Amino acid sequence: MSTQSAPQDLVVLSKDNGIAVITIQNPPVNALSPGVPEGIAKAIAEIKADSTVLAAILIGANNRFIAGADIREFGKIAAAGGKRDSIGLNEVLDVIENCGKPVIAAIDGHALGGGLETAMACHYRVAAATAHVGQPECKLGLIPGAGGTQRLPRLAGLAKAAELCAFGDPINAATALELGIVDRVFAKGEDLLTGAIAFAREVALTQPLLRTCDKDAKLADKPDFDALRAAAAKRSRNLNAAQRAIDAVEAASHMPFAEGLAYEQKLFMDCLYSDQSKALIHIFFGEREVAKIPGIDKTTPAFTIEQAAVIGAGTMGGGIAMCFANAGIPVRVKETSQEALDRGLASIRKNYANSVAKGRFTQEAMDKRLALITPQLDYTGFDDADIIIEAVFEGMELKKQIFREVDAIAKAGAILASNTSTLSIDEIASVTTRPEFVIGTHFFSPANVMKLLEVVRGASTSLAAINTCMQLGKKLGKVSVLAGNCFGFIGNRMFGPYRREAQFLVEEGASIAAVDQVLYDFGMAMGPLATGDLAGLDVGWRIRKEVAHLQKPGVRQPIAEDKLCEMGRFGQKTGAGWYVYDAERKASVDPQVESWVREWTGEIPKREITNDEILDRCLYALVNEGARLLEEGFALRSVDIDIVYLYGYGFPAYRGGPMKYADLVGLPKVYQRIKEFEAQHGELWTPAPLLEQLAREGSTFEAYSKRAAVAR
Ligand code: T1G
Repeated sequence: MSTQSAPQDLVVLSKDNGIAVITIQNPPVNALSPGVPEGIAKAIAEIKADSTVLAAILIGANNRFIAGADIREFGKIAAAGGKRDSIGLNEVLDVIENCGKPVIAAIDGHALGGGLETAMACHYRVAAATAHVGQPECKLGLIPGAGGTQRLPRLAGLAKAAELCAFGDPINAATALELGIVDRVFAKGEDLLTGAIAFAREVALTQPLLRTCDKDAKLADKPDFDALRAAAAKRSRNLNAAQRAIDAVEAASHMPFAEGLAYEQKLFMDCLYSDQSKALIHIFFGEREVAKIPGIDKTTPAFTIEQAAVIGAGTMGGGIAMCFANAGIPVRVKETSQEALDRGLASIRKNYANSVAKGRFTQEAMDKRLALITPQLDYTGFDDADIIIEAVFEGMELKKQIFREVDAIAKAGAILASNTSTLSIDEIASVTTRPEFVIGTHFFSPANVMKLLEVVRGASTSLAAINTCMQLGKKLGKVSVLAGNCFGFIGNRMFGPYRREAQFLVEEGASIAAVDQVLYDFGMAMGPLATGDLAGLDVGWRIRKEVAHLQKPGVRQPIAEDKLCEMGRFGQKTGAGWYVYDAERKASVDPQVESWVREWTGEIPKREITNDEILDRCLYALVNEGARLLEEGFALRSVDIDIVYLYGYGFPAYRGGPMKYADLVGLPKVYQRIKEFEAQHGELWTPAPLLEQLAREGSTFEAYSKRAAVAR
């Protein structure tokens, strides 16, 4: 087999007895980075001109096909007004499709986005049984930009193509075969390249050469595109790209291929310039960046977590225990009374039974998980635990008592973690003999569902303990974000001012429903007042009482929510809070509350409040506090704050998180608006110094974070 390549070649061409093999080697995921499309085009041209070559295979090195266009390039293309310094992918796909000889894509790992589009420009596609294919562009706020919306309908039909492009979920090889996207699947153990070469010989000698763009038969079956748009709008609320992807697929049903391609390209560029795409690409890389901690690298130790123990079987403790059981890690759960233990285990069983009832997993899987959970009333076996997580009532004295007890029991090297949502890890660590092993593992309720894990470092917490918990989060299926040890860490510290403003707005005359609707329409999963009812108004009430002595005299505090708590209206758990709830916990506005609020806050002038003011006061309260967190070093990067808000608080991904949203609005504009609020409402709205500085520089939180990371 002759090969022409140099170590740095991104694309290698080899020939073996009449079959050419084009291998892409662009680790880690064989993205179509600059040089790869050019390399493919060059190899195809050579194959076309070589009369000894019957057919060609296109394959990725390291058992991975192509993960798509290089997402890092999009920012540059958008900034350059659409100009690119590399050959357009559509041109390369046209070269492949018009090679004049069969080109077979041999897919292993993933063929996603431009990867699947490249495969579909080939004349055939074969795949390993474990491969997946898809058009996930909409998850980046984009649509397929290299013929995916025009070739996929020609292989899989219009309805399936619209679904794949609008929802973005990959499918496995078997499904792709069934749909007509791939032509052969090789079982595990069969070598993909060997199989592909044999397949190439077969088709080169026995099959007519058909281009995908000429296959129109499946376009005859037209689905209800409006119904598809409605389904996409329900699944991905406010996501523009999902709708545009359906528009592009629909074009394939009535436009010739070349026109459809041009229409797709226009829609793609519109999406590329959109804030939604900038936000979603920010999140794509952010989800991976938050795992990178200064001072921690591959050489940093991490302790193995094979046995866990949780103290407290309440809502949080039970949910945390489920996280371990779901990850196959045996976990002990200790309570102080049989009644509390039974209640906790009953809740765990009910949660699992719901999942079985919904078909998420089998009864056998439920039984296996339950068998991993050991309920108990004492510390038996805690000396075997690799991690002990305290998840009791949010009171410092009780937590200290528990940490004194476990410090005396736990084995050397065990991690002692608190699930506290606001309290000081340093103060908790101060009662132990091993502060370097004391850390915060702040799960979000319901812990077995919410993906966010705030890992909170104390002043003495070791890098090994941090590394262990960051990795544990991943093992539990969480997105771990490292937070500093300030009151409320990242999420709750910012959530305070956000909910404070929502309450102030109601006390100044906005309706409860209007405040929640504005934030819901912006994209939040729930409005700030409904969120309080969900979490339990008593949680915040208890914390406010715990820290009342820290409140600065004379600074305005919300009034109404404490009054609701004094009436026992804690929200969903008591059937009433800001809203009233029926047996299914469906919320309805309670007109009484509006009149009570007017009565309780009579001295606060009432006025008409615009939706813009509602949105800006709630969101910029988040941003202002986030700027302080960043400046004080309690958050490593602005994207860490964004990821916390996406996975812990239901902030919409297509807005990029509070800090990215502010960057996209423009910090000078945000700063100006905050100055207006400061003039109206006083020191609660003093702009964070970092925000003022960046606004003055015309910079962004993202640029600041990059500069700060370099400076570390
Ligand atoms: N471009 C650039 N970098 C990428 C990348 C991509 N397409 N995919 C992954 N990376 C980086 C990632 O940031 C990480 O970097 C490393 O590779 C490993 O990734 C024209 C417009 C393929 C399922 O959306 O879904 O094609 O953190 O940790 O868990 O129509 O990566 O190590 O520095 O995720 O094994 C469409 C995105 C693009 C696929 C592998 N394609 N990637 O998962 O590794 S738009 C996608 C993934 C497009 C065309 C359109 C996953 C993966 P670092 P990883 P993994």
